[in-house]
Amino acid sequence: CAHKKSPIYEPLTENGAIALAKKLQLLPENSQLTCNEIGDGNLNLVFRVENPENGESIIIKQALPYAKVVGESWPLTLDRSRIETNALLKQAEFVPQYVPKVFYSDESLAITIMEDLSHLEIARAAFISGKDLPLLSQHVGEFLAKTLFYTSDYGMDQHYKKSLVQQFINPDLCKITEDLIFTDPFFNHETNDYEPELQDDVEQIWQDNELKLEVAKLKQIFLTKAEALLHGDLHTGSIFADEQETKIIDPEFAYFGPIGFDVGQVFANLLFNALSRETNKQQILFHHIETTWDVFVKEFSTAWENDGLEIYTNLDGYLDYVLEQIFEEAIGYAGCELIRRSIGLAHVADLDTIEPYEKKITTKQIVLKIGRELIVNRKTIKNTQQIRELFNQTALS
Ligand code: SR1
Ligand code: MG
Repeated sequence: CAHKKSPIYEPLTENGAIALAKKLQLLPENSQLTCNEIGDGNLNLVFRVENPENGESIIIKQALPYAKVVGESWPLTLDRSRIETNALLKQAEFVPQYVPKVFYSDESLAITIMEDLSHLEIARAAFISGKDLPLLSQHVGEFLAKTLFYTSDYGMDQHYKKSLVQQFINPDLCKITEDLIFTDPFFNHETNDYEPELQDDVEQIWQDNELKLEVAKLKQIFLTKAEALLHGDLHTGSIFADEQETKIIDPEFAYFGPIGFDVGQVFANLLFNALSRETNKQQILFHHIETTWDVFVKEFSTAWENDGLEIYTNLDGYLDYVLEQIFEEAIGYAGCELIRRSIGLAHVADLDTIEPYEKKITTKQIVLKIGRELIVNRKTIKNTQQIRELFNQTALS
């Protein structure tokens, strides 16, 4: 990947993106390139530049100096572009098959130029349209195990890991998570966004000090536990997939944090889709939750046995202890994700597109209840089967 520092930041236009692709000779200079801004995320510009003569294409992603979802009143540094490029490159050292190739990056322009994955579909949209994505959890489980093990003190030289912790300090994007996941939904905060019919449920959450104490503990772990290089925003909108292939994109929230955070976000986002489906179509989502965890445990354990660098990885019982901690934290973080996506600033289409309206409201009420149970009872939920049982009990009650 070529990497350059140029002096002046300016948001790109579609013509500017074409000019850049030509200048860098990533696409032929003498062809009639086309370009569309296709970004549908919350933060960045995403340009797809194509040579219509042969279908060859690239993606130019550029950070804006503010959060696109809110506007210029929410300033953000451009540093997330550097974080994203470096996270993609680091992840590619362990699982090149699951991340887009990076062709070029420029810190000052806050751009990352990468492989176009338009032949795949965003997993959230695919699930909403009823597709199964049969290999998704096998791939995500392996992605999680390898990226997280090999960037942790268990599997990475501990001196080098500390230099990476420094490189991936990501205060702006961590602050978004600290606020939007762990804080705002649990208080009467202006960023919250929920249907008026949920007012009583939301007020119950604000007054629930037992719940808030557990959220405070999970937030404390998020703030302090530099266990491994996380993706940091691993919801189903950050996964491109089809029947055979899976690519995990968008690691701009990457930082050294608790492994269970990434795992929990995957669990929660699979649950959203399960909750949005008819009962007889939910099975595949539970299969994905179980497979994600089973593959994660298998791959993480294999890496631990073969490549453990920390001396205590040889000690009986230590791997089990670490996996237990990861699972407990994942359950808690899944609960936080369930709550914030129902009543906080950033929603998910799985829930928001439920029809009729009354069903959307009752489903969100169920989501809030499951979220609370996962957070408060995370120490007694020991396996993925119990997530399914909790889901069934709450959905039926
Ligand atoms: C202002 S950003 C809102 C959300 O979008 C991102 O994808 C993260 O999930 C963040 O919490
Ligand atoms: Mg994102």
